[in-house]
Amino acid sequence: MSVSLEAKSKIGYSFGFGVQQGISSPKHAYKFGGVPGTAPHIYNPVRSSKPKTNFRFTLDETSTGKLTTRQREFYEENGFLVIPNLIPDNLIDESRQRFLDLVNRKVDAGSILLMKDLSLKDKKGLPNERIYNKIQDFVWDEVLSKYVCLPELLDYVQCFTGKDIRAVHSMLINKPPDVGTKTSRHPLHQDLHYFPFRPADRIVAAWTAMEHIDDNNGCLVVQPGTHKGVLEQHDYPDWEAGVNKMYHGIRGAENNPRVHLHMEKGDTVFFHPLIIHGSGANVSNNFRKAISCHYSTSDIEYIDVKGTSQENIAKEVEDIAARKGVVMDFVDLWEFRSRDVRGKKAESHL
Ligand SMILES: O=C(O)CCC(=O)C(=O)O
Ligand SMILES: [Fe+2]
Repeated sequence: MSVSLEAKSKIGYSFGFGVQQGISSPKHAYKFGGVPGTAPHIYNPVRSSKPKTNFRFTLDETSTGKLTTRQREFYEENGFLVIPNLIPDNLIDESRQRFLDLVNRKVDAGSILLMKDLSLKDKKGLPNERIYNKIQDFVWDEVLSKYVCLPELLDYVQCFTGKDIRAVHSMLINKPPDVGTKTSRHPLHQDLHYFPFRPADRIVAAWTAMEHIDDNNGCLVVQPGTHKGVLEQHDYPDWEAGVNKMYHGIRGAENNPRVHLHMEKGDTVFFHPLIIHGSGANVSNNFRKAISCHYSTSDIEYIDVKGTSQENIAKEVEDIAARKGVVMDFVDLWEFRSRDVRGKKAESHL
């Protein structure tokens, strides 16, 4: 895994909303390589003179013995942390095969949502791997739930959520080779926009590269420190060739400094739901796959998003569900797709 922070990357110009080639985001003062949080002597942009003792985004009780103080400091300052080589190859290979079996209808998808890529709308005769850019909500799938429930993953997750863990949102993202329209980009956004529950600091995403991922095939891009901000207004970007369903973004966010996460198969990044992130176009000839799950504490509280910036996504999600015959409100839809995977509520399910 390596990290590159650039004023304008290969994908930089095509990232965000209406940004012209050549206009770049602010240049960072430092250049660095190495693995954030795991090699602090190399990747150390934020080292404070005194070690921190009052942590907000990681928990003392459940971090002890798992995260080093430096890793905790890194997450507190930046809102993300990469753990290299966390997920075994065989689990990733099995997940890849399951994705193919699901989209090729070799196995019944049940309540798993299969999402089509916008650029291929109305095209006929393509392989299904080319048509589906994402599947989501597989917390109960017998194969894909092995990732969601993996003890080695949950040992990290609990540093952020606490010991009672709920899997709230699972996705396998199959970013297709871009057809030249840049619709394979994912606009800059905060995941909290999609979630009607709090507290935000007890929610974390785990996102695992299923192969080598860099600027060429559309790596994840994060804006360090933005997790300390507020939830911003999200809307559809006005991209020329359109944007995939529910891919809302924050206008103007492309002006913040960003880090491009180059990852190897099995590397996993944990990130806060307020960190601004997205991904660039996949200009390679291959699919770019990543598997991810968002977790929260099992003790979340739902909020009413009416009258807030989240009202637009709530309505869209409810409409999509209704079209599939599921008439439920935004909160119930989240409750329905969640699974307690560790701690008191998970045990009471057994
Ligand atoms: O995989 C991507 O391209 C973006 C994924 C993302 O935004 C997420 O996992 O929250
Ligand atoms: Fe996201």
